Amino acid sequence: MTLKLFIGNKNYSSWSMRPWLVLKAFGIPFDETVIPLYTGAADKQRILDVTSSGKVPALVDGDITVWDSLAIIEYLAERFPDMAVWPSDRAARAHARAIGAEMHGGFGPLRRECGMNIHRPVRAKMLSIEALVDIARIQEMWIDCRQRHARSGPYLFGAFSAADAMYAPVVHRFRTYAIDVQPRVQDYMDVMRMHPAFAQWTQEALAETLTIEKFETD
Ligand SMILES: N[C@@H](CCC(=O)N[C@@H](CS)C(=O)NCC(=O)O)C(=O)O
Repeated sequence: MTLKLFIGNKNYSSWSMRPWLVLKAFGIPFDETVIPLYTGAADKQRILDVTSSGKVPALVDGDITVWDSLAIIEYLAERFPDMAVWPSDRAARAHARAIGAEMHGGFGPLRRECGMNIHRPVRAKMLSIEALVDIARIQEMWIDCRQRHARSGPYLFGAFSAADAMYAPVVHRFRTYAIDVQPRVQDYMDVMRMHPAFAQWTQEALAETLTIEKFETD
């Protein structure tokens, strides 16, 4: 039975982007359903019909429903053990999971102040010290990963993995909010933007016409 992924608007839904990228990047077949966010009770009900969390993303695999971006990625890693969704080396895998968890549970100031909005015209914005600390931490982690794994490929852990998917929305945020990044970070962002799955999501996000006013204020 084909996997079904329920996601929000591609322009805004950073949590949806992450498992979608994993599915696409690893060539796992799936059907996707986009449910527009914050449009009212009917669309909210469509999400609730899939998951009582009331949030996307959610993955349905037969009679198994998994919600939450990171739980879905872990489910995919377990469901497709032959694909290196996480790096196959144990130390690298532990490191990748740690930075994935740090993204999932942290960086509140950056997430609040620089919401993913792919069609936002590129321009800088005044950010809090806390958001700047988040940005410095992410750059430090990316550079550390690239230094360790430069020889095995251009992504955080060499080959594309769930760690890249977890940080993909940050690549959009750094670009649209004109964050002044270090050259090695820019190189990584350029590599990510060339990834076919990342490029496809971006193109489809830009083709969306529905806007969410509260995310268009800055
Ligand atoms: N921790 C969750 C967060 C999911 C989440 O906040 N999703 C947002 C869209 S990106 C949502 O569904 N919002 C709709 C709502 O709250 O009504 C995850 O990682 O999947």
